[in-house]
Amino acid sequence: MTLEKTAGWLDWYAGPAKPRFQLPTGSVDAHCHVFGPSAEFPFAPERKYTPCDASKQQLVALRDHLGFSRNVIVQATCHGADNRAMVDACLHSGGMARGVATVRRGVTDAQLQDMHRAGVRGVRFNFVKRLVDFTPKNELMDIAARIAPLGWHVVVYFEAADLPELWDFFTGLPTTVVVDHMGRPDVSKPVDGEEFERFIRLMREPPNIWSKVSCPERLSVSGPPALNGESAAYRDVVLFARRLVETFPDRVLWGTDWPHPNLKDHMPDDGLLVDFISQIATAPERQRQLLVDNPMRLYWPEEG
Ligand code: 0GY
Repeated sequence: MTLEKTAGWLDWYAGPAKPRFQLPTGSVDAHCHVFGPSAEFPFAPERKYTPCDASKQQLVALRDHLGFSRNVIVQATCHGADNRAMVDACLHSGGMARGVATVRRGVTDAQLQDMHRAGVRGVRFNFVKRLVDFTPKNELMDIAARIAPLGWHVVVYFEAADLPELWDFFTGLPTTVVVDHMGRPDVSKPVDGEEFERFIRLMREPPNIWSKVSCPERLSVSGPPALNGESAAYRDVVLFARRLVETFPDRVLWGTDWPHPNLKDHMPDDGLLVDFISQIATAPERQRQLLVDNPMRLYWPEEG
């Protein structure tokens, strides 16, 4: 059965450009998803959107086309806490993919161990209200305590306006904490304004907080590359991402976010997204930290 996609849903971009920016050898796409295929891995009944399919084979084809070596596959909310599609993609990656799962409090130690063997190294706590139902913080803290002994970390996704309310929870987590998409700043505000300064403070205080400097296409108000060239692509996001890369060079990650859930106006060409990296990490040393050293330390420490 083919499911009806959410109205206005944009499918991912088939035939992306070959990036002009040459990724450092061994680069990791540290934030991407798989969707289904729904005939094999049905979407969760509690999901807030129904996407198109985006399979593990299609993800690997994109990885190779763009010049990445590895992927970190983050559980998408359309699959709820049913991690089978993500785990299956990790298991078939020949060790070249790690996963970040969504689990509920009832998860058993045996299930966690199985996921660890498959390549899962973290759990995701999502606070974006349009994507998930509310989960009490004490439940999330219990989960964090369960996964900490495995050496896993917590990935958090939230809107910038909600940071004050989430601050104590984040700083109280017992693991490394990785923030998705820079904590979703409003990039029409100044990069040194109150809102982003708060995020910088969050990262400055405890040394266990990391950030993905990803998703310019999601955060930008100024928008995508002009048709005649990408030099001004997502220019309003550049200063935010560059500030994090320069200030916390050993705690930043980058990912494509393929297949780009919930984009209604514009679907990015992943090749041009890769070209964007050279604007936010301008020196080769920073590029290597962002794309190789940092993700390898977090997801493949045994190879360090
Ligand atoms: C992202 C962003 C989004 C969605 C999800 O799991 C998800 O459904 O992460 C979003 O809609 O902002 O990171 O892919």
